[in-house]
Amino acid sequence: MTWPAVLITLALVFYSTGVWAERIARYLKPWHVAAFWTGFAFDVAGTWAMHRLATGPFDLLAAHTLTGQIALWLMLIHAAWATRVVRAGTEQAREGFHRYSVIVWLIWLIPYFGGMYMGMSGESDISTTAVVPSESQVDYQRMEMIGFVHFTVNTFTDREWGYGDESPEIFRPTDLDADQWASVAAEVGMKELILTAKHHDGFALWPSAYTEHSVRHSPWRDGQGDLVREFVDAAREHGLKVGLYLSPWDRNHADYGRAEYLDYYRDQLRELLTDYGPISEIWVDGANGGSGWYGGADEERRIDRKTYYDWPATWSLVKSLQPETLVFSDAGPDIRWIGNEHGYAGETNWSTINTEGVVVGAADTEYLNSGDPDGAQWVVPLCDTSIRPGWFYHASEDEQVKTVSELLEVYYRSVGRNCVLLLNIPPDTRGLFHENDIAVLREFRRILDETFDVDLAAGRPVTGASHRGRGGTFSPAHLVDGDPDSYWAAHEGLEATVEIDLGRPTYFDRIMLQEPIRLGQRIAAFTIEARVEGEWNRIADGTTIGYKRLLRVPGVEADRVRISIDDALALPALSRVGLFEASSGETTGSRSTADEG
Ligand code: FUL
Repeated sequence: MTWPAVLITLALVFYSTGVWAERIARYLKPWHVAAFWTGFAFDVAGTWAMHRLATGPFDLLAAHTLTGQIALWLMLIHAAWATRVVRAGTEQAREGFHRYSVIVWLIWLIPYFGGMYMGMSGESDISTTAVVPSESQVDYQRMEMIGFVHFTVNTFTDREWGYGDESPEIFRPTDLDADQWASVAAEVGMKELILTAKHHDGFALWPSAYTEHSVRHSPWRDGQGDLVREFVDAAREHGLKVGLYLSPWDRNHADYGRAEYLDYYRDQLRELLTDYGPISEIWVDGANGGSGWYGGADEERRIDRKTYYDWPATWSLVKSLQPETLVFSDAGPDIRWIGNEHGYAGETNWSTINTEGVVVGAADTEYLNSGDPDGAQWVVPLCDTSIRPGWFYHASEDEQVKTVSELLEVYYRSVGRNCVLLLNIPPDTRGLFHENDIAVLREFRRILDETFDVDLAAGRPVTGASHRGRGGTFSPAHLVDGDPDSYWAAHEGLEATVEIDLGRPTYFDRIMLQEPIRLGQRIAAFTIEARVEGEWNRIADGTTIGYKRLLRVPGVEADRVRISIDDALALPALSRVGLFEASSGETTGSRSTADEG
């Protein structure tokens, strides 16, 4: 029981004892009056304590304050009146007073319990911003890291973009094992895998009924194979969600560039969204139009990116087949490209944009990179990059797999900047992830775990300059309670600052901040200070936080850390503050890490 609750309960006990003792005696005695006053004193103290806990300005007209006030006034009048009667009242008045006492007491119970309920627990929820994510978008963002699998005829021609004239004959992986892909992805912490079901060359990795240009005419599994099936089965077996990439540009198809091709594209989408169970994501690439084989025409075909695909109709088709499927493209509608293929989000990264005006394949990459605080749509930012220079496997790149420090750089600039990271690992001609890639991925995971497994702020006392409400619902203690759904919310009109007490000088060099994004993305500027040997130093600042913000700061040994929200679109709220010490593996061999978060 908290202090205010103890005090308020004592008010009830004393006041009720006085009233009922008087009622039983049918005579008002001085000690009854003393009990009324004691009850009143406890009620005043309890109300004051609740107010202190909330540390907000005392708003006389707020519902919880008002009901509490009514109770106090009633008690005060009652006690004063009783004092008068005991001192100067007639015998008759003292004998009859208990009737009034019981009535006043009964009326008092209503604001008493009402005020207590509102003050202690039933705090009104914080209002969201105008644009909030859907539940599937929240789930998507929480995955943090997902994997891409680029695999097709290009793997065998050693090219990045097939022309469309490749013979299905060349598609012959010797040891293809989708289970190996999925098990590695799951092991290193990915939550979803996306396969290029069809890349720009048009070769379908499943036996599509709408084309001859597919695995059906390849020697792999004697033409009986279905890689989309093997892929989805393996991914699900390892607890991963599945996504499929279906390139809108098709350099094989005779109709590409004409209206008929759209029927073909949508027919293929329908196959993928009908025959393979729940598909979490459909990936729509922006590369579009140009030279190609096009059924033998072998020519240049340009399309009008704004109108040709009629994307809204395709999105509706996707949603009608699987309402839960999220669509990725430059323009969303659910997930947006971050504007580059390095996996780097802007330091400022809003989850909202205005999708109207964003043309798939011709978007303003700067706009996508930082989002738009005035955006009317919530479109989860996705940072895609490959573990190798190319998206497809090339033996010549076996020694150019990203190093662990390069992957960490990507991680801090993607996951650490409110993005989901989509990391591509291209299977080789055997149809397996290459050993070099796997080794780096495992080490990457190990180092991430080493850094983030121990949160030095977890469970530490946190105080706030202010927090909303009078009870615990919005308390700053939620910042370190390990519950992703609880949060601290500042009090309207008051400084939004929280301070973590680390108890003793504690070394850290990584900071994690998270907003409760179901309420919208709110914070636009923040500052972090640390108290080192009694002196406060500013150690970091930044703009947006969003789902997650990671900051790399020069190591400090501080006993207190203060986070101040300097600017926000709405009442600031945070769900987590984490403090960590980077694994020694992060710093060895990496570039300068100071303040790059
Ligand atoms: C690009 C494509 O052209 C690449 O081949 C790759 O698929 C990448 C993810 O998107 O736009």
